[in-house]
Amino acid sequence: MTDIKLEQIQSEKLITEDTVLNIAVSNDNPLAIGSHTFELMVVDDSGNESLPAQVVVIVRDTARPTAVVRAADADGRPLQGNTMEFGANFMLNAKGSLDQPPGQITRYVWSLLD
Ligand SMILES: [Ca+2]
Repeated sequence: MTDIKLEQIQSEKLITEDTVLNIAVSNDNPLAIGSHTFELMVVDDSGNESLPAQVVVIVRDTARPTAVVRAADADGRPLQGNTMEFGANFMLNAKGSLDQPPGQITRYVWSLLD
């Protein structure tokens, strides 16, 4: 087994004499979300080269985002004790919601339960 950092295979072709590449991914340089194609070509002891083989690795974000909702008056000021006058306009604000980077929130689904 050969231990490498992801940066190494991102910058150049690597040649090893063993069958396993153990790739370390750092928080500073993770493999981006999406699909990535790795290619292998092998050479025998007579110098014959194989055709290339490829594997596609898919990086997914499966971490849930966190929803945060706050109530404000019609001017956007937080409602004291979440209490307002009868008939008043008001706002709901989801700005505090977040997802673990590099994920991001793309939709806000609002509903009134009771
Ligand atoms: Ca996420």
